[in-house]
Amino acid sequence: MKDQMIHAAYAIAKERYAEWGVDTEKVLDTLQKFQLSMHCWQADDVCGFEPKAGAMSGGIQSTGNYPGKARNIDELRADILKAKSLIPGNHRLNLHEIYGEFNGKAVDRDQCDISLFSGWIDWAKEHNTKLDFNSTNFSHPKSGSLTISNPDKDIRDFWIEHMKRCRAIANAIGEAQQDPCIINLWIHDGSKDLTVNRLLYRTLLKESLDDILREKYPWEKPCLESKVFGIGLETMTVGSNDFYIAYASRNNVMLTLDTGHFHPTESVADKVSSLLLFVPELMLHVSRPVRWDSDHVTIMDDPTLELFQEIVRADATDRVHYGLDYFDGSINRIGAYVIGSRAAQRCMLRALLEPANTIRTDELNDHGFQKLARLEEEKSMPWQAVYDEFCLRNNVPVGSDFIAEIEQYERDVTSKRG
Ligand code: RNT
Ligand code: ZN
Repeated sequence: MKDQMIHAAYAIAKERYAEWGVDTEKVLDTLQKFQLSMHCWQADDVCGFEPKAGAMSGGIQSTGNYPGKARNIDELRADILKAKSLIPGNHRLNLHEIYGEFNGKAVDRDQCDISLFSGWIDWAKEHNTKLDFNSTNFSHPKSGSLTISNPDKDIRDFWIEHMKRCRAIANAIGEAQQDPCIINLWIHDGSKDLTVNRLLYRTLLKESLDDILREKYPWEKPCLESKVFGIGLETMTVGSNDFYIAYASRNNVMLTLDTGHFHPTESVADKVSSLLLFVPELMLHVSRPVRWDSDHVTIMDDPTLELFQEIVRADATDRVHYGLDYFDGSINRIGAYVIGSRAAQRCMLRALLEPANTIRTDELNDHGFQKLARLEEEKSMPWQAVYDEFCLRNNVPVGSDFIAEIEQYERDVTSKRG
C-alpha cells in the first residue's frame, strides 16, 4: 500500500471521528504508550530451557506440531524480536522461570535465583524492553496434582521456596529496569476426581500464599490467577475464582484475569468494574478459549473487544496490565504472536475511539435509542485507517503486509530448524 493512500484515508477518518467528538491524534498518543506484555512461551510451546525438561504437565497442553519452534534461548530471542518488529509500539516481555539461562546446568526450581536471568536483563535493556515474570509450578516431577496446597509438607515447602525465590527474581528484574516487574502466580493445583478434602487444600493454599506473599518488595507486583479446571484436574481447582477474589480483595493483591479461565458463557468484561473496586490492579491473560481453555491465538472477537471497552469505560487503562497467554503449535508461531498482539492492540484502539462522553450522556439522559444507534455505528467507523496510520508512523508493515515478512523469515530461519 502506498503511504499517500494511508495518510489520505487517515485524514478522512480523523474528520469522521472529530464529528463524534473524538480526537484521533490524542488516541494515537495513548496507543503509542499502550504496552502489551508479550508471553515468551508462544515461541516454543511452553517448553522452556531447563536441561532435563520433561513432558508438559499441570493441566495445560499445547497442541500442533508446526515445524520451526525455538529450540534454545537464541532462537527464542530472535523469534521474539522478529515478531516485535512487525507489531507497532513498544511492548514488554513476560518470562517464565523455566526460560532462565540454564546453560545446560540443572538448577532445580527451589534453587533458582537472579543469576539465571541476568542475561535476560541485559538483553531486555539492549532492546528497550521491560520484563515481567512468572513462577513455574508445572512440568516438573514434583508438580503432580498439588504443589503449594499439597498435604505433603516436603512438596509444599519445595514449591513455597520456588515461589519465594521467583518473587525475589522479579524484584531484582524490576529494580534493574527501574519499573515494577509483574509476577504472575498460577498454581494448577486440583483434583481429577471427586474430592472430599476441598477445605483442607484451600486452607493449605491460603497458608502457603500468606507465607509466599509475606515479604514486601518495592519493585515487583504479584498477581494471582484462578482457573475453572485443568486437563487431568477436571473436578476441582483449589485456586478457583471465588478463592482468589476473596484472597486478593482481603489482602490487596492484584488479580489476573485469563479469558480462558471462566465458564464459556461468562463475560470477563463484566468483571472489570467490580473487581477494580476491591483489588488494586488487574493483570490480563488475553487468550481465545474455544469451548475450553484451549489457548487459541487471540483475535478481535466480541469478548476481547468488550473487555478492552470495559477497561476504557472504567477509566482504568493505567490499572490494568495487558498480558497475552496463548500457545498454538499448529501454525507459524511468529505469525501467531503478530496476529494476537495486533488484535489486542486493535481492540484497545477501538475502545479508545469510542465517543465515551456522548454515549454515557445518552444513557444517563435516558436516550436509549441514541445510545444504541451510536454503539452500532461504531462498528463500521474507519478505525482501520487509524490503525494503518499508526503502523506507518511506527515503521511496521501496514495491513496484511506482515504475512510476506513472516513467510520470508520462515524460509530463511524457522524452516531450517530440525
Ligand atoms: C494456564 C494459565 C497460565 C499459563 C502460563 C504458561 O492455564 O493460563 O497462565 O498459561 O503460565
Ligand atoms: Zn493464563
